[in-house]
Amino acid sequence: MVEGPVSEAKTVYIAIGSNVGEKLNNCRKAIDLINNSDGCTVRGISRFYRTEPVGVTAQDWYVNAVIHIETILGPHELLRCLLSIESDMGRVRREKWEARVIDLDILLYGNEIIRMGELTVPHPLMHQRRFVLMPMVQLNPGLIHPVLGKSMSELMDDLEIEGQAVVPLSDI
Ligand code: A4P
Ligand code: MG
Repeated sequence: MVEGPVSEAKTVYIAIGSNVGEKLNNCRKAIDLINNSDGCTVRGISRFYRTEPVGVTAQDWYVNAVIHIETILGPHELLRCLLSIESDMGRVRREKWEARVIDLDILLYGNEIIRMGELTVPHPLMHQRRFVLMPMVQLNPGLIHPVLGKSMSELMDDLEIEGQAVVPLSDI
């Protein structure tokens, strides 16, 4: 699909996660690489959290954060940019949800609802994940989920916390 740059900068939220190697450094490096990418400017970074693996067992804990960027890239261009940063950082995809050096997921792209081929935005699991909602609430508690019509704080309040420990790194 051919897609040029969008005319107006969009606000985009991106989830950052790592559970292999120097996890915090991996997250920081990915954020730098995003900020250095053409058409992307990082505007905000949440705290970093140490988080219990969700949906998988027998994996090491993750470091997770959320950033907010401004970008003139269209959603597919942005996805390609993030996938290339993941592969430059040494991520090799073998199976779904395996341990990873870096995982970069688009959570929200402006207010847009995108269900096109390889890309689903809002990220279909974001509202079920404490490791996403906690940093989202920190960055923008009143932000409304474009599909569910609830704010990030409301989504967080709706969540069961069973099995989803999320601890700010500086509190350890
Ligand atoms: N894709 C579709 N929509 C998106 C989107 N909004 N953002 C496609 C990014 N990518 C999107 O992803 C597979 C494909 O999804 C991409 O190539 C893209 O075309 P992947 O990163 O290769 O596969 P994955 O990460 O193994 O699967 P997925 O579905 O992205 O898993 P998640 O959602 O990333 O979950 N527990 C804790 N505590 N912290 C974590 O970060 N992460 C996971 C993985 C499980 N448990 C976790 C964490
Ligand atoms: Mg992913």
